[in-house]
Amino acid sequence: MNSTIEVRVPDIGDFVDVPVLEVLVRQGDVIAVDEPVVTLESEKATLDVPSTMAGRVLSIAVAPGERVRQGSLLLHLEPPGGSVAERSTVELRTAQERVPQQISGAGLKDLDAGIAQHAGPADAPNRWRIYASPSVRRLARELKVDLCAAKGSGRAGRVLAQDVHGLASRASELIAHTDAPPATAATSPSRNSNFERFGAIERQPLSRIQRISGPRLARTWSSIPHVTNFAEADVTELERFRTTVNAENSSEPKLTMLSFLVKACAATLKHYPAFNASLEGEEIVMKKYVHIGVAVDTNGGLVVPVIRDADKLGIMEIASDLTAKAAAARAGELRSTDMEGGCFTISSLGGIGSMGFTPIINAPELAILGVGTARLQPIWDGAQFSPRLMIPLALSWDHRALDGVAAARFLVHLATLLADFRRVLL
Ligand code: CAO
Repeated sequence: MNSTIEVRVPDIGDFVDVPVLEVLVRQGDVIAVDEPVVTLESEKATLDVPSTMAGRVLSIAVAPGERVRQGSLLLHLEPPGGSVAERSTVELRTAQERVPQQISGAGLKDLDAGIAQHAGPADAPNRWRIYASPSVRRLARELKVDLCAAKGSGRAGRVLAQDVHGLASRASELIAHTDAPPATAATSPSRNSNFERFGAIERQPLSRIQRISGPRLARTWSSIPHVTNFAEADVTELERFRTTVNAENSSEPKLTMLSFLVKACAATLKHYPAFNASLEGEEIVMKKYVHIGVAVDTNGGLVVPVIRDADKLGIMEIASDLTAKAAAARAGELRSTDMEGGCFTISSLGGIGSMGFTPIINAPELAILGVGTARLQPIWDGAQFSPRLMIPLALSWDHRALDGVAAARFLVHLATLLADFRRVLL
């Protein structure tokens, strides 16, 4: 008898003990290397975990609701060209019998942190048995269609994209999407508002990003004492330098104001490390690395890719990383690892047009910088008014760990660097 191949969870970054949202393969499926086999969902994002091996699926070791981490067993495969029919039959039956137990959390194997605390959605066993490709499952999630309600028109009852679209168009028949974060009073206003009384309305579902980030933002906003300090920085010389370099060097990447802001913030965080930290219980966790998140607006909502080690990167490297990550964000191709580990976030509305705003801290970070639109202003230089390009800055910070004096110093330092970028080298 040939030996079976074990497929385990590869290195998936900070996803530790996160629940399986969906199993994307069935017994008997022939899968290739890199084909997604399960979807995990953390508070921040969903992640399709690819198979590290190819072969025919003999048994599935996880079920929706079960928590996994790097190294957790996912599947047993029959090697390509191999034949382990006898074992396959036994494992197939065993796995099928085990599913209800796994969903209820009883008799699960120890996964370090152990037994799943989170029971899967009520219909998880059925959803698990549904025959649909990862893209169709993703489509169903986006359209909030419950796959259980779908009648597969494909071969062997496979649910196709057209089946999902058909269900979505019959909105009244839809069964509520079951993997949305639990509603709370803070995140789910009453549905009985009866706006129809005042005129025509149309109800639109929240996007997946909004459903995930909304409750998180509400929690952050209501649990962290936010204060926002405002300042302006003179970026006249910096803008002159930026446009000169861009004119000289037409090849990509374009130097953006945001790239300079990332670098200047990284230098300021090094200077004031209290801002490069997180609060955990009664401890402040000081970070020795400087990873900076940048808010990017996408069709589905706001995402925050992270520029790693921004303090060590040159401006060109930051510009090129930013361009690539903003493009990936808009194409919906960011990996979860692109969005984790941030120490501080920058949210710029400057290119769109904004005087100022009070950004919400991206917890567990301690502060976030909001950037408005730079405008030419008459600034008194002691002898006369001169036209200077001034950029508005807003720093929101966590008053449990920081204070107003620290925030004012942080902004003064940042503004000084932006006014004379040579100081970043000091
Ligand atoms: N003031 C004036 N002009 C600015 C500026 C500023 N602060 N920042 C950028 N601009 C100008 C640039 O000069 C550029 O013009 P040119 O093409 O003539 O050079 C143009 O705006 C576009 O700038 P950019 O390519 O550098 O892009 P950006 O930095 O403005 O934005 C990104 C990049 C990804 C941050 C942006 O596309 C985005 O998604 N912003 C939204 C962020 C957001 O949603 N924040 C959340 C707010 S709270 O919900």
